[in-house]
Amino acid sequence: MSEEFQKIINYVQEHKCQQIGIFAHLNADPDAIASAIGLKYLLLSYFPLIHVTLYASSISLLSQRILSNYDENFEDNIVQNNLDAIFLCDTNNLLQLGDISVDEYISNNVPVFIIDHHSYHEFTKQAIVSIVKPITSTAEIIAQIYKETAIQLSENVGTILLSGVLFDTRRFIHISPATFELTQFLIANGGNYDTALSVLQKPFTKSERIAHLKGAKRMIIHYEDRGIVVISHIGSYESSVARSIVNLGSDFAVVFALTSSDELRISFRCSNKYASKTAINLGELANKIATKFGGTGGGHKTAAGANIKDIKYFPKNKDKIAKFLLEILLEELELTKET
Ligand SMILES: [Mn+2]
Repeated sequence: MSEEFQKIINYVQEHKCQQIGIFAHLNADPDAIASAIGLKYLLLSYFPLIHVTLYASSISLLSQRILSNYDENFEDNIVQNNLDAIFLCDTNNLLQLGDISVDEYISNNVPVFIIDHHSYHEFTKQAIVSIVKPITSTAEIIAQIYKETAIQLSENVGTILLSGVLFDTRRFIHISPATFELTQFLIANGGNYDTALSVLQKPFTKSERIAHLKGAKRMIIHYEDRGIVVISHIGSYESSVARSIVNLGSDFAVVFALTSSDELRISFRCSNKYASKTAINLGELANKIATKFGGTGGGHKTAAGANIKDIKYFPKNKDKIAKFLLEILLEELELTKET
């Protein structure tokens, strides 16, 4: 991995890049902000005089809580027009940048680098160098680079990276072969485990609890031969509701929210058992369904999301949307049996 990272360093040096933008995906989660911040200080340790700006079109509530403890800022739009290089961190395509557009940079051939752990996306081919590993968090990829390059970690960066690892592994429910080794490395090099963990302990708010209960009330339960598929809808907290429907006993849960601006946000969650039994990758499935309707989607094997802005093909009524989505989903699930 450090070999690929060395290629990035060489490029930045040879092309004398001065202004660097690091972009995280929309609704940036703790892994996204952690890896972007970790990458920023990696680059600054090689090039102390460059200017690095962090970008995310929106930041999750949990990430906002983490950031409130540190002096790090994410811009939500392009505030400067002179970037010499673009880094995508914890994402592998431009659609996931949300309202931030870097199209102008791309058409001007500004180099793109990708550091990510999501399911493959075509855009990765356009990167000058990409470090994409199918592991549990991008924070682990960044931690590994710190380890291999022996660059000094600060206590803050170590702690933020730990939060990223804890979040994406769901407190070590999902792990990769090196997760514990890299967690140990972060702790041994200044990261504070207690701080990293405590900032993630978020009791459900009253509105979130109500969302869970309403989501449970509106469930459509479908018995497919490979498992129990559930569809529901809610005003917000759709990913958290989908997760809890899987915890309630469904194999696969799809929960959507229709925002006030008529945007459909869909969360997909399934159990590990369902994913390995069916070989369905929810990241690919979400992308496929979203693309059908001109939207964007992606994620991982067991957790993914889709955003559809143009809902003209959908019924008006939310219960009907649920039935419509179930039909589309079942069609797609049927296709996965043939491959
Ligand atoms: Mn991630």
